[in-house]
Amino acid sequence: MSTDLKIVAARLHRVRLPLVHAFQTSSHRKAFLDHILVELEDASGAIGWGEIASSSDPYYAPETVESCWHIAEHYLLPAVLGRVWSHPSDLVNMKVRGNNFAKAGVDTAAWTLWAETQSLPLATVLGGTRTEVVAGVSLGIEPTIDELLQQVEQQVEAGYPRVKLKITQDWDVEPVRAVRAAYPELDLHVDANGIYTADDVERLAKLDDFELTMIEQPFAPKDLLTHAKLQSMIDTPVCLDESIETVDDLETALELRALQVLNIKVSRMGGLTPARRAHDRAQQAGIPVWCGGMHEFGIGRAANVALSSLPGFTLPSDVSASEKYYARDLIEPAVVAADGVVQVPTGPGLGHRVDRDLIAANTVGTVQLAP
Ligand code: OSB
Ligand code: MG
Repeated sequence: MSTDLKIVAARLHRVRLPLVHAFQTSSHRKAFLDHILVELEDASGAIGWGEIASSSDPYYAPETVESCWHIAEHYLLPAVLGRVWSHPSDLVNMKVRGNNFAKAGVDTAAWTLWAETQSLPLATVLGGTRTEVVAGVSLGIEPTIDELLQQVEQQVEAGYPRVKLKITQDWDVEPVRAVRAAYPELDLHVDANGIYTADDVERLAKLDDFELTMIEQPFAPKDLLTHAKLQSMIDTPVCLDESIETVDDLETALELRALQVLNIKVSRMGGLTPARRAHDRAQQAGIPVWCGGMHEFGIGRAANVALSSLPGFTLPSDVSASEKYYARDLIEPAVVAADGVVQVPTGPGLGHRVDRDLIAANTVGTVQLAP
């Protein structure tokens, strides 16, 4: 089955889509997103798509849309063009340091191309075992608690079984108390995107009263010691997101007991290849994982669904339906959730048709490279 592939052309498309509902985190607010689509073409004419889902500003991770474009155009794509390869992991670029979001788009395109040429679903070639994936939703910081409660109500009514709330210093205990009072049984967790410091440990420990499923990334990415300290003081599991960019980071965090849950993001880890390795290591360590999101367009969203089909993804993933974020997505069918459950596609490759017309209509920049 395994034949060699050769990339004969690569294209980048910078695509802009408006968000249905503006999203506010502890660091920034967004009404539309620009993501970069990576298109790899094999000598047989087969196409693989990937998505670089970087934020436009370097607030979640150090990368930006422009830095990703630069790294992809000048370093990552030249290294894959003309290369003969037999498995996507052959293309992992160890020479380029960091720049994981840019790498993730290229790696995902290689995986979808590979799955396509094998006539197998992306989930299957990754080793996925689930036929459906449970989705959770992530809610931004709202102007008032009433507006937050309205958002929670809308998502719970849509059938999502897990809700995550973004928190920050002046938006934490009170909104959590209000949501918990209204929904005593809801699978609820919070995400601070690293805004707190060691001075806030006592305040965060108060969140232990609300039976949260986890507290995600309370402290700065490199501050593993304070994560370990908080975890030793509370029963609520600490989940790491921004702290874990490599499997080595995970190894260190495990040794320090800095986490009890891991958020695996394809973008942050640098692609499906390292994301799958992190899954395997966490599973071996008995750490449950879930797939985090970056408000992906359909291509990245479909890759997240495929990854979430791996056996260690036992917690709801951020793979909510396309319609929660985009009025019209770039793939057909869009990602849909029925009662909070997304079916893993059974068709080859991405398992969705990529809508080139819609991509072209929303493209704000493009480049083609050939060897
Ligand atoms: O920390 O998970 C995060 C979006 C932008 C930056 C950071 C994060 C997020 C999300 C997105 O929560 C969730 C999703 O894509 O469904
Ligand atoms: Mg997070």
